Amino acid sequence: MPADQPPPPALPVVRPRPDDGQGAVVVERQVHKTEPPRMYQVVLLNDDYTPMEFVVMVLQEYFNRDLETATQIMLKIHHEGRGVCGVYSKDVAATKVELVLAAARRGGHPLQCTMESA
Ligand code: TYC
Repeated sequence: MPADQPPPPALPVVRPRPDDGQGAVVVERQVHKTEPPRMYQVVLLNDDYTPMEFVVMVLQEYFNRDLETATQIMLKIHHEGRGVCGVYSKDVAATKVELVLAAARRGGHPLQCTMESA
């Protein structure tokens, strides 16, 4: 190259990518963030016949409450008409409602238990 000539412009270096044999590369932009699962509260209702001890046992057995907390929740239901036992995913809440109702029927108690969107 003669000394009085400007150097040629630098060209970008483009190397072909090796073919990985897996076919086309798909590039996706995530538009929607995944929502957290909706949660459901399991609610016990008061009645005049179910023994307090049975409700406390239910809260301990099915909602993993210690004796003191179970007693507080039971008394809240007794005085206010209803109370939240716990908050769970839909399937877990539905299962707990069924287990509580089955235990109440076995014991001959009219205890009512429902779930609602939290
Ligand atoms: N009210 C009941 C009683 O006096 C006790 C009770 C508490 C019943 C909570 C249901 O979800 C309940 N024996």
